[in-house]
Amino acid sequence: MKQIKLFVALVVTALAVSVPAAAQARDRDHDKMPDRWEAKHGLSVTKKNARGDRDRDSLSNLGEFRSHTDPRDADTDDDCIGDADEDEDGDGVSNADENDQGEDGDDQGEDEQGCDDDDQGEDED
Ligand SMILES: [Ca+2]
Ligand SMILES: [Ca+2]
Ligand SMILES: [Ca+2]
Ligand SMILES: [Ca+2]
Repeated sequence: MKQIKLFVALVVTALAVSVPAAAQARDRDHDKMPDRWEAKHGLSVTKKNARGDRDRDSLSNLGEFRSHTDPRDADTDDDCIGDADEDEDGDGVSNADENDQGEDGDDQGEDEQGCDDDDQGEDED
């Protein structure tokens, strides 16, 4: 009887130990962006860079993570709408506003992809 109890206790202990905490996303620099995501997008996993903005689309790195966009691509889906202006969850609030940072000093609206912001209104008869 004693042995069975001991055995059960051992099994329970073994199970408890073997459940990996590693299943959780690691975030070594605690900037709220998981290591995997940072590494994938070439961001430092040891430096807090949640407020960085590599692609200068005025959406912070953390904002890009939350919006599921590429922090190195100002227009991840190439639809001529910058990541900051996209509305990922369709609630009428743009990604930039959802993440509400407004840290960016200069906002130069350059169009590197040849996107025309305004419709030229070309007439065709
Ligand atoms: Ca991180
Ligand atoms: Ca980081
Ligand atoms: Ca960005
Ligand atoms: Ca876009």
